[in-house]
Amino acid sequence: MEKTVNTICPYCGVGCGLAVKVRDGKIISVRGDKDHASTLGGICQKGAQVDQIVATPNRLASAQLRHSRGEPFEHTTVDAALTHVADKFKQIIRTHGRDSVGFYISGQLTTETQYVFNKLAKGALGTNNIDANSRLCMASAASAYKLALGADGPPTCYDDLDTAECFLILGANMAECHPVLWQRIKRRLARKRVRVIVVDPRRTPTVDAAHLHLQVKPGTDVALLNAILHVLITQRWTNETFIRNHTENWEALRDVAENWTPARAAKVCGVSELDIHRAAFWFGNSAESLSLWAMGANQSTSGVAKNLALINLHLATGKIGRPGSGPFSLTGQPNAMGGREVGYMSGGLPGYRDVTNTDDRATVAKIWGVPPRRIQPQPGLDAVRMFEALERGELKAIWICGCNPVATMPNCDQVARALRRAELVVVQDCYAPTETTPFADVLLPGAMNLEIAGTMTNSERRISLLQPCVPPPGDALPDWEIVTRFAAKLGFEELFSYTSAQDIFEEHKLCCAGNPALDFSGITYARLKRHAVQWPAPNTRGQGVARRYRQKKFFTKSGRANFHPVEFAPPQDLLTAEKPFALTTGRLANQWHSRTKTGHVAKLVQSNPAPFAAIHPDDAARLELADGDEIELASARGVARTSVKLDDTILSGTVFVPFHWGQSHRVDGCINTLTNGAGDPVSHQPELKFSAVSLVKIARHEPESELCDAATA
Ligand SMILES: Nc1nc2c(c(=O)[nH]1)N[C@H]1C(S)=C(S)[C@@H](COP(=O)(O)OP(=O)(O)OC[C@H]3O[C@@H](n4cnc5c(=O)[nH]c(N)nc54)[C@H](O)[C@@H]3O)O[C@H]1N2
Ligand SMILES: Nc1nc2c(c(=O)[nH]1)N[C@H]1C(S)=C(S)[C@@H](COP(=O)(O)OP(=O)(O)OC[C@H]3O[C@@H](n4cnc5c(=O)[nH]c(N)nc54)[C@H](O)[C@@H]3O)O[C@H]1N2
Ligand code: SF4
Ligand SMILES: [Mo]
Repeated sequence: MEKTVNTICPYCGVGCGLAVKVRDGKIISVRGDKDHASTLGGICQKGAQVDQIVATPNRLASAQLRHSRGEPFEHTTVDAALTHVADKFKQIIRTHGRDSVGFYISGQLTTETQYVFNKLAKGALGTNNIDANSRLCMASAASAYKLALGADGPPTCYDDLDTAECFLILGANMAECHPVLWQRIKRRLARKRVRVIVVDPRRTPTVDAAHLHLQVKPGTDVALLNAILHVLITQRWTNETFIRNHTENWEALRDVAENWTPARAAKVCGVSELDIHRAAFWFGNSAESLSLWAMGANQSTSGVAKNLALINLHLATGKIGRPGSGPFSLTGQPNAMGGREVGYMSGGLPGYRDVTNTDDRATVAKIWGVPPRRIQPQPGLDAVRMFEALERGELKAIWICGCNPVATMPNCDQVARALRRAELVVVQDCYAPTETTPFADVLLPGAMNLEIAGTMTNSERRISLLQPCVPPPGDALPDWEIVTRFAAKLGFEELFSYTSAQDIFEEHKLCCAGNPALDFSGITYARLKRHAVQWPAPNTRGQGVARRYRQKKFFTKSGRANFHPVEFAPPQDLLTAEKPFALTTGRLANQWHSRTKTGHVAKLVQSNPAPFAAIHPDDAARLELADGDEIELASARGVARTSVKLDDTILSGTVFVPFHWGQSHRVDGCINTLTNGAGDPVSHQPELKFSAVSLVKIARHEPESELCDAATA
């Protein structure tokens, strides 16, 4: 039998709709879903080959358990594994209290799975020690939106890409990381007035299409953005009416901007004064300006400040809440947005609510059917602190779902030490082995996206329904079901008596009701089966609301948007004579994070076959390094080895290493051994984009030996 199932791509936050053709329980073709309103059939290489990540040899198809870490895993039933974990949890909590356990979950899970994990931790067990990989990803953006506009969530939508005249792309390599949106911007380039400005220390493929590349020194964006504001003010390109009627705190911001002359910023950022003027001219004088940003802004000890400085530009010019204008944070994972809606980081509650807010706790506790005091009033441990507490022995048990922290957390040797120290490590994944599974006591088999029902929210706040295309392998189960079965074993079956993902979604909706910042009221599974819906969705008709803040009413107490004067602060690591290079890390077009998915897709591997350190030829000449030489990079945290790639697209003094290859590719090759866990003071998002490092050659590249290997292989 043949059928076509509509679902969405399991990779990035663009959330492309997929039409998956299935015959006799097997996927026979995947194409973009022309009827999906967000992407209209658009799809990239990764999405097009998604059929190849379902039945890979590394799928985890059964639960595995061992009683001591030295022993091999034994296959067992999910039920037996969960009984074992429940007994351990009870014993640990009895001895050490409810805050001795923690959960580290993911923006790659459905909203329903994120919801039940959050409820299990905060509502049933009564610990706020639950955090997500969004801490490494979107935390700074979420904090800044809340501070400036009074609520999380972007004001903008993808249609804005078709009407903007000026694109300010900062710390985002859209050509490789959000390719379908990038194609849409490229189509816009045919228009005469359209201008693209890219701020990035590297001349990425995104820069190839830009009119202006501001090749800033890593970490200096706040100085640049304050200087752009300075020019907007001195040239009177600001919107006084908007500022007067719809904002607060302008005077304080103006005082800060006054000191950031383009001359001063040019020195700090390493760009020309003229280019700062040019960027300000285009941003201020284009009819509509859209800014787009991602990890080059967020993964920084001044991540929130960078976000606020960008939002300040929109508020100062009134370029928000109109077609083609607004601050548009690009979401990384397919459902990091859903996670934020569910409040899956350590301080959140479902419905954009906060554990620190008494009314929010009361509202959610009532829906959950638990006493209000069950939910603790302080945020729990964030991801970095969770692994620190684990290493210190304060946290005893950790349950990891949908993350591979041993390869992807900053300072990952610390993470490995922490897991070794833990009394209980549970890893719930769709694939094994990963870099994290060797540290586990119990492995639980999650079904992957193409095998499950559930919802995910993409970068433009559009909720899509995932529909199962094929059955999961072996004993693998939808992640939410593993959680609810576990909760029942702890005695919470009444709180988790859902029979489907849809039941969970309906309960989540109750938590959103009454919060005007997150209106889901018109969304039902029945409607989502017909088409994806963008929130706010106050009624049951149409596709939802494309743009927020059209009435210029914000979710702050006063209803006005807040200017936040932000000062430039350098990254935490200091460049020294011993460690003179700025290491930055990031992504390549055809690999996904630690490669558990993409590492088995031949075409993707072919185009990004191996790790490297990109080094400017001038730096290489000084260090007498040639292409392919083996080098050792060292930071204050650790060392890693890889090979040199001469690359004149990178700023001299800066080194770029993609973080896709973890310890399983090469034991001493994981770049996160070097990266910095120091976090932004507000968002606690770690500084993955800046480490001071040394480079030392350890072996010369010998092409002959490779030939020998190939000949004998
Ligand atoms: N192919 C692919 N696509 C992906 C992913 C993937 O793994 N592979 N992952 C998804 C996820 S989860 C995310 S979060 C997104 C990330 O998407 P992006 O943020 O676009 O990707 P990155 O490569 O992490 O970083 C973007 C750029 O920031 C620059 N940068 C570094 N430091 C600075 C700085 O101080 N200032 C500025 N202005 N720029 C700086 C880097 O040179 C890099 O080009 O991608 C998503 N899409
Ligand atoms: N140096 C450096 N490090 C970084 C970054 C960087 O730019 N530089 N970026 C950071 C960012 S933005 C992010 S988002 C993180 C990503 O960090 P991680 O999320 O830890 O990376 P992944 O490799 O995507 O790991 C996801 C794991 O979950 C599994 N998985 C995938 N889907 C499912 C599912 O549906 N169910 C279950 N149970 N398991 C699933 C995968 O097999 C994989 O093992 O990396 C961060 N780390
Ligand atoms: S752009 Fe992102 S969501 Fe779309 S097909 Fe590519 S990886 Fe998937
Ligand atoms: Mo991310």
